[in-house]
Amino acid sequence: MRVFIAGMDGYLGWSLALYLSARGHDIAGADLLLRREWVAEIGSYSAIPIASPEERTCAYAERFRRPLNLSIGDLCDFEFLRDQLATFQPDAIVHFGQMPSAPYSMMDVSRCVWTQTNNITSNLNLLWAMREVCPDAHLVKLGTMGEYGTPAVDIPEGFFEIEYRGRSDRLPFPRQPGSFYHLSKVHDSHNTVFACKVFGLRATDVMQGVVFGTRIDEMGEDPRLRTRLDFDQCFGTTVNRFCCQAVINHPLTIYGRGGQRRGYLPLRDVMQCVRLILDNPPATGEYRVINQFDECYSVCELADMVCSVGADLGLETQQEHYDNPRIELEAHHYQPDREKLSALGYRPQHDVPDELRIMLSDLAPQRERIAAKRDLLVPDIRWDGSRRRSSILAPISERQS
Ligand code: NAD
Ligand code: USQ
Repeated sequence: MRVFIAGMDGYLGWSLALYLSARGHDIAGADLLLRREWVAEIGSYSAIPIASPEERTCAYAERFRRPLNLSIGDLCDFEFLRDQLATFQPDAIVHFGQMPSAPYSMMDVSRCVWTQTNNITSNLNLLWAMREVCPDAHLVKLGTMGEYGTPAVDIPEGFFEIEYRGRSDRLPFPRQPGSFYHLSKVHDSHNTVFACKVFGLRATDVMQGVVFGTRIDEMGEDPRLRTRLDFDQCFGTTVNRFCCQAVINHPLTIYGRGGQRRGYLPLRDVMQCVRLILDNPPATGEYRVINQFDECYSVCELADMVCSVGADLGLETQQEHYDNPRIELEAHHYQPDREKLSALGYRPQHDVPDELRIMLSDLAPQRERIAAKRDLLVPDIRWDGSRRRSSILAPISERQS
């Protein structure tokens, strides 16, 4: 299969390029290397050092005996994107190429506007370019479970049956996202469903949970093939941050009560999910929504697992509750469906403790590198617009008394 990966230099994009190449697929991709810039802008770097694009190109060619087809360019530049697709003629396009951080989008007006402009424009460009040069290709668009928010009812996969004033319909399930970043994905979903209807495109909108993990098998032991892993307050996601904190003996930064539940899945399982979605495209004109995660956990449950696996490896990990920089529910119902991937044959392969063990072992040699940036671990980007650094909360039992 010919697969175009938009955002190929990123955490998931680079991993997928290796995973699909190892299975003989023909891969091309584009990236403007922005993730490298954003993380530097926050004053951080990847906990696991990553190779430059030139070094990745050499390592890829050595490993797969063919050149890496990665173009450095802006997905918001319509002509660039259209020419890439016209030349490559993909069977499928996986769109990872957007700004993925909720805190970054909440930092100030310029980052907020930039996030929505970048994300919405890249997706619109892709939809129009597909219409023009590859209308039969399958778009696999990365959305997020966060589009749904945390309603007090169960979450279906995209659509639900509703009866209202004596009539019924199948309608999009309400979206109640929790940041301007998550909102950008909601706008993308609306644009994508509309493009399927009027342009006759086929698309899978993937509502993906929070991803964690340092590696996939296809990276082998070549350090030039490793993907990035961030731990700063913007680009580090919960489990990745907790593992980096654990290896340097920094208390795990639980925001608020820690009862926030989300769907999570390891990087390796993302690869399996995307492969199954690529192997089973929707029909022409169909807009399909798939919820993609393994299990749901609260922040406290994840922190406990990191402490427990850390203890097996000789780490004495503490946890602290910090005042929550975000505006979100800290204890709530969370019951999303995940039936479509199971129907496609998805079986989660990697349980959380196994994955945590690998992560902590991979991160241990990077202790000094992470410790040098320990000031970046406690958040100060707040949803109320201020930049006050979070402080440690008194234990919940004391707060309630
Ligand atoms: P990432 O930042 O590592 O990858 C995104 C890549 O896209 C980066 O390399 C960036 O340089 C590139 N990019 C962004 N805008 C671009 C533009 N205008 N032109 C060219 N390249 C551009 O993020 P990731 O963690 O790999 O996430 C990939 C996708 O999956 C994102 O859309 C994200 O929202 C979504 N997602 C991620 C997670 C997660 O936990 N990592 C969970 C759910 C959804
Ligand atoms: N959290 C902590 N401590 C931390 C970091 C986070 O308690 O140190 C809490 C947050 O308050 C939140 C939860 O953990 O309640 C998840 O936060 P996160 O930063 O891991 O995830 P989120 O901001 O939702 O974003 C990440 C990715 C984003 C993706 C999303 C999937 O950055 O690209 O869309 O996960 S989902 O959460 O399902 O929407």
